[in-house]
Amino acid sequence: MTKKVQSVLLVNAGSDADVSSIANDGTFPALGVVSLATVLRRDHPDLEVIAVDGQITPMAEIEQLVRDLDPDILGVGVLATSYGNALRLAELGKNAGAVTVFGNDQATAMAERILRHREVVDYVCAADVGEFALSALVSAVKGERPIETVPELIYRTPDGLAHNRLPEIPPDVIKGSGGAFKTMILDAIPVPDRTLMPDNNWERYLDNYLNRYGGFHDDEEITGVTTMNRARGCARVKAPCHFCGIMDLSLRFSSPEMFWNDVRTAQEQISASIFYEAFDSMSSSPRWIKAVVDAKPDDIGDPKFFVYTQAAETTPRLVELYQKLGVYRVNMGLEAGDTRMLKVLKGPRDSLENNQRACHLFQDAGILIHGSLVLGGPGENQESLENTVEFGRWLIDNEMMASLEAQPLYPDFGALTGKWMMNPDLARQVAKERGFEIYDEELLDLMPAKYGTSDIVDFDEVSKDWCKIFSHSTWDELIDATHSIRSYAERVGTVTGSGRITQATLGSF
Ligand code: B12
Ligand code: SF4
Repeated sequence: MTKKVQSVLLVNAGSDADVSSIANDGTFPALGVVSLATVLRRDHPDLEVIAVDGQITPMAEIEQLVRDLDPDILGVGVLATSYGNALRLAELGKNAGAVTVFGNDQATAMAERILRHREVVDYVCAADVGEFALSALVSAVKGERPIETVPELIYRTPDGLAHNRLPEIPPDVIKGSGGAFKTMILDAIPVPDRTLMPDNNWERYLDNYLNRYGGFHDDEEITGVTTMNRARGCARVKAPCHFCGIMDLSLRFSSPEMFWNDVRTAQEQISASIFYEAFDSMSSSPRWIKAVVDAKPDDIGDPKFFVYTQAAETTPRLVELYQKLGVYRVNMGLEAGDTRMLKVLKGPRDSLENNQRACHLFQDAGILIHGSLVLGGPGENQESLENTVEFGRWLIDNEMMASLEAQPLYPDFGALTGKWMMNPDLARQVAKERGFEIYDEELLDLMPAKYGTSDIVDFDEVSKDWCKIFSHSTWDELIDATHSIRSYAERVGTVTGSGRITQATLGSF
């Protein structure tokens, strides 16, 4: 199929109705669509490209945009909680005659099922770095290159589904030849042109941020907030946390110069003063942080960073580097307040003591903490649950938290927990090796048939099934514990949230 391509609309689908909000929903931009738009504009200069975030843009506005722009290609970023809205967008696009392509984590995990069930979706892009794939797809739709050469594209052919397993970053755009930070591979991704997202989106992020977190910035003016992403991955790549659903945990970096270029451009384009660096685990590479600190330009002002960190990797030296970089808040997956559960969920280096030590180090340095707690891991019982609720109280009583999330464990099908659900033999083998129990063998055997074919995942139902099979505590106990933690936090005005659960199932507290 060859067609003229004059306009492309890229939408990050917003969460479906009734999905419970996490503490940071709507406060930081969906950078993926902006970065994709940037590369399309660079590679196809005549193209009109707009990127919007459905999380903060009402569906009626997006529908109007589809009518006004009449896009030739509609690209949709799909997460676990936004599949309903993503399908609605695909239908809109198809009705307007657009070629439709899905991307992002959920689309990647469910690609084949989506294409089998949904005629309105033409392509799924499974690239973690999607910029080059999407640009190649635009060329292919224009008839300038064969569709078979578009990296990580999955699509229908007369012989069934095809998956182009090609490098997602073309080797010729990767600078350097190995060494320190894996050839600074992410320098291949240009600095995002944040003006490709409408001004009203940026204004809404800033308003939402100030409404939730303005109180932490009484002595300074916050002029703009943005996400950035100049490194990806985590040191746990070989033995990830059991619930971690991030597609690619291999460590990849940009050069420090590119990092600061990105910061400066965001300062110029949208007056950004707060930066959420989405590096999956910044604490995993103190060497890179040091290189970035050393390269900090004297005239860059005082940008503030919000970064992911791990308690087990937090040392005084790391905290010092964060202070030099300008980190004001860390996102730390504390996960539990019970050492047995921490070891089951994460690994031998994690413990309650380590969590508390890391929290104290940040508190002493004046760095705020965003934490989250995951309830219902393998073998969770009344005692461990109580320890975690108690830990939640300790965090609040010690006034360490900018925000605190709590939720029952969701076994993402890309995570180890989800893989065990979908492969009962593997689950039994791991349970034996790691010493946890399977509480409902019959239900476990039903999981592959129940969830293995549909493209729609009822995440409440999946979490409840997980709980029955792997947790000794009941679902109601997990919900009660979630309520206890969140209401304790909210009593003192701490922002709270719960991910991957509907408000109806979570109930009010
Ligand atoms: C920053 C962040 C946020 C921010 C910004 C939201 C956003 N949509 O980006 C905030 C805090 C607001 C947020 C909210 C949520 N998040 Co979040 N978030 C992240 C995080 C840490 C980084 C994302 C990022 O900016 N990366 C950098 C940019 C440049 O890359 P990218 O977004 O991955 O996009 C690239 C590719 O995915 C691909 N791509 C993306 N979209 C498309 C579209 C097309 C057409 C194509 C071709 C390619 C493509 O190309 C892009 C460029 O390389 C990821 C973890 C991770 N490492 O991915 C979790 C993550 C994406 N979040 C997740 C979740 C669950 C949520 C929430 C649903 C939580 C909730 N409420 O329950 C909400 C969703 C809100 C929404 N609908 O957008 C999950 C998604 C899992 C899944 N299978 O769906 C992740 C993977 C974390 C995890 N493992 O649990 N999140
Ligand atoms: S949850 Fe965080 S710390 Fe754990 S493996 Fe994933 S990125 Fe690493």
